[in-house]
Amino acid sequence: MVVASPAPVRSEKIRPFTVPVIDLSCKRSEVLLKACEDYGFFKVVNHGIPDSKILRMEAEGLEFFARPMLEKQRAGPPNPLGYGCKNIGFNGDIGEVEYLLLHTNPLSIAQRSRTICKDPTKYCCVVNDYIEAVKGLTCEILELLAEGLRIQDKRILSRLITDSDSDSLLRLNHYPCSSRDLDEDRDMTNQCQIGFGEHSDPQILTVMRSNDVAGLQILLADGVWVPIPPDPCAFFVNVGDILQAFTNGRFVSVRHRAMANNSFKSRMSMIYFGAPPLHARISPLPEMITPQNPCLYRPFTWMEYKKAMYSRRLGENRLDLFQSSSVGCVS
Ligand code: GA4
Ligand code: GA4
Repeated sequence: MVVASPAPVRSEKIRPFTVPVIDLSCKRSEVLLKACEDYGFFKVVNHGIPDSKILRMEAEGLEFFARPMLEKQRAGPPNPLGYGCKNIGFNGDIGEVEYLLLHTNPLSIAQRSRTICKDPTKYCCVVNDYIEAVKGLTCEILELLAEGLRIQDKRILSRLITDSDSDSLLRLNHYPCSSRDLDEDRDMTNQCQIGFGEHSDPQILTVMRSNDVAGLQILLADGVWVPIPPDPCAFFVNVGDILQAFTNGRFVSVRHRAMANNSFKSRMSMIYFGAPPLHARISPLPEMITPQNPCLYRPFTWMEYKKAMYSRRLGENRLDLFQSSSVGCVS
């Protein structure tokens, strides 16, 4: 869910925060579990994805956004896939951002690439390579989480993402540097423009890489927004709404936003949203239901959830619609 407020936001209380770091070269699930429970957010280092794959994807992204508007619009309007500028989704949500939203299915990439790049074959290759790499990383994290949670079938979540019908997406967000005087974006009350409004991601897990330009902020449980320093060598991971449902609320989906760019260099993020197939049934995993933690959500499909999300404005988490009315559910 996303809440894009077109109006500038008054800078709220901001305090320093240490991002939980997960070192994938030593697979210890305690830190990972705690990060998912406390924040629904962490960063991954020593992830094993070669720089070359990341840099090639980044170069394709930057090349696309540098084109004249008319050319970029050949890849739009976003329906919701494709090129979009300022309008986020269908509900009039506005942000100071342009983006390219792709389905990760190789056939869909092949079709889209003809509207995106002059060398569609090369483009497909770069994008598919990147997707395969981040998909692998996403599965590794999900399996580590399942192990930590003592889920019997440790591949129960990662299989949803490797399924050939998985509804996963890749999004490139570009926050151009402000052409105005940088101080104009902050007035005396220190207001800032929103790039991509407050929301949580609806999918299972989001894996994001950005260049070295700041902008991302996450909302802590006590209502304080914290800026996340950029780290191009790491991947930032968000727990999505669906993972919150699978873990029966033990993990929380993180609310986050991106501020418009106040730097002299444009910010670009490349975001993989790991999602199940449309008809996959979502319900809290049996291991997550105990007498102390009765079942919070009724079973629903990813398609039902997606529809509920798209009928709302950015920022409204729709999991409340899927709460179980009676305590304890059939699983
Ligand atoms: C937020 C997370 C992902 O970027 C996204 C977004 C989607 C879109 O841009 O099409 C949505 C938004 C996101 C949630 C609410 C709806 C749908 C825009 C919007 C207003 C691709 C996603 O899956 O949900
Ligand atoms: C997701 C499931 C089906 O593919 C679909 C999609 C529909 C569309 O492509 O027109 C929607 C999407 C789906 C949910 C939210 C809205 C509607 C695209 C979209 C942004 C055919 C459906 O029934 O809902």
